[in-house]
Amino acid sequence: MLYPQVNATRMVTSLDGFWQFQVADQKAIDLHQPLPAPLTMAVPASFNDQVVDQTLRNHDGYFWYETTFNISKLQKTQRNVLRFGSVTHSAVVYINGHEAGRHQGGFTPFEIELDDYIQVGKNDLKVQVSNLLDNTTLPSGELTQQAGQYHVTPRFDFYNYAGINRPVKIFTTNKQVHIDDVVVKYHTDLHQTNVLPDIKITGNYHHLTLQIIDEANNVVVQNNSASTTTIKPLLLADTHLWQPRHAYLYKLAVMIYDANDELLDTYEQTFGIRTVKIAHNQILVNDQPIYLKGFGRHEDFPVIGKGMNQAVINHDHNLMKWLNANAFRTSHYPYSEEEMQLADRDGLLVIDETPAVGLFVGFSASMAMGQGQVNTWQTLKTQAAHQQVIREMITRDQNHPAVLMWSIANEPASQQVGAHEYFAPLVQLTKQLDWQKLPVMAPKIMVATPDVDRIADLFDVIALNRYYGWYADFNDLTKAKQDLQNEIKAWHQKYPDKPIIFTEFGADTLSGMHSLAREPYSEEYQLDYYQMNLAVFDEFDYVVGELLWNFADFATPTGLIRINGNRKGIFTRDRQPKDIAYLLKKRWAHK
Ligand code: GCB
Repeated sequence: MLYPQVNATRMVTSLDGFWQFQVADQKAIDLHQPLPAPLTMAVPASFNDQVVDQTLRNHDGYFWYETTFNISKLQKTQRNVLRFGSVTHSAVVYINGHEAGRHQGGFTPFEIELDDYIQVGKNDLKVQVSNLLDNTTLPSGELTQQAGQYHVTPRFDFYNYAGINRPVKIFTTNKQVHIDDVVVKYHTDLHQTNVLPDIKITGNYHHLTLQIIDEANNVVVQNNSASTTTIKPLLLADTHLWQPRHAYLYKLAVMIYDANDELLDTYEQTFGIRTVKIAHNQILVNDQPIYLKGFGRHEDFPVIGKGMNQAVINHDHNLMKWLNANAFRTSHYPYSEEEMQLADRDGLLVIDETPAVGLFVGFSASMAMGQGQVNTWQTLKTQAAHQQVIREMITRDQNHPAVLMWSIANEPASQQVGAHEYFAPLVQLTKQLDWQKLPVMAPKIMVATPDVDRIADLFDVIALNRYYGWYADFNDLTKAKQDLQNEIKAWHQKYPDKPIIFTEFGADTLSGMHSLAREPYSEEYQLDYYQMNLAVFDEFDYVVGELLWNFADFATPTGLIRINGNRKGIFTRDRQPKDIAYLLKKRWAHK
């Protein structure tokens, strides 16, 4: 899926700004009239923390957004497409009172063809948004209704921020013929690279030209072709590789022409050349073993919630680079396209995760080690949604060299009967959709130990979320150390060829709390906890990654063990370092 761009044939208008907003179900809204009693709401951002009223902040159900936009005579001669970066969790879009499209799933973009609905001059855009989650959606939640009021109990601990979280744009293309997709496929021996892109075009054209442009803006290779099916490979004789923390980005320019050499449409797709392999329990990037240093994170910041904000993203990347990190996981949903573009440029490796979180019925994040009594795989009906989120994530992100692996679920009930049957087709689908065949993983919950887990054989990497010294062996780091060592050895014994990475480990820590007794919640305990864990990882050369939980403190619903959010951050929510940050910086300079 192409990210909107302005070029010789395309225009982009941003619809970001102050919109109208109102909580209401469908019956209360006249689609041909303005919202009757709206508040102002900034887009992009979650609605929740923009309002003062707490009932509104925590509203579960339906709500409406409205704005207007103008279309010029000239623009009406083009094809107009409305594009949402994401609407959390589902959207029905109305243009001038008519339904023009809908989308389920809160973390991937969708497009709506506008030409049948818009007019020259002023147009009305309404979006009915829902933040409801149930047994069929991803993320997964428990939905109840009482006296006509919905109530969602999320099966995850982050606050269920919702709304129009990412940018809204209208882009134009030529009406009759346009480039719909560009997938930059290539084969490289790390010196010579043959680039053979997959290009989708709607409409008739006479011929196309392809160019690869390097970082100095030189055209390094060019091809002409009569059609997308007869493209000859473009040879990069002296490939400049994309390396972790040393990014190098090329662009593939596609131009399509009519018989008179008149340009009909054009698009420039950024890409990088790198390989990813798993061999002898190591992860190889460009044939070199890589050790992952970094974080599980959240899109989460005061006031904007899960809204896309480029300054926050840039600052987070600068903090990660300052600590000498090289990787992060998009826990627990695909992050914004803008962030993925920056990861490409910053050379940060990304474990790209679907929103398949909460696939464990009865497990409560706030009770931490509670065991589900219900069989998840008989209760949940998420297979269709799961296929969709995998498809949408890969379609959106396959051109990003930063993507190292696909994480298709976080902490599913992989020890319960039915888990293997549920995941086997999903892993197969992931491999089938991804031409690169990047490694596939799904981080494991603590109760999914090697003796009871049923799905590790399906995946390329053993990804562990482990909290020895916190949820298990609380305040007993000696016992925690033994248990951690034992579990690592047990996984290795069972799957000697698979690399092991720690996708989560951490301890809640109140910034500024100090304890001579080095007690839990203090900065001292966080230091001791991490020093123990990191020392254990260093004992095993098949442990090839440490992604700490979490990069920063983040918002959660209030809970018994969630006081003002999840406090496992290395940084506070406003990005001030806890003591542990300096230890990491030192360690990662040499690791
Ligand atoms: C986990 C979850 C993560 C939670 C974390 C915690 O295992 O994957 O979403 O935030 O534990 O802190 O409890």
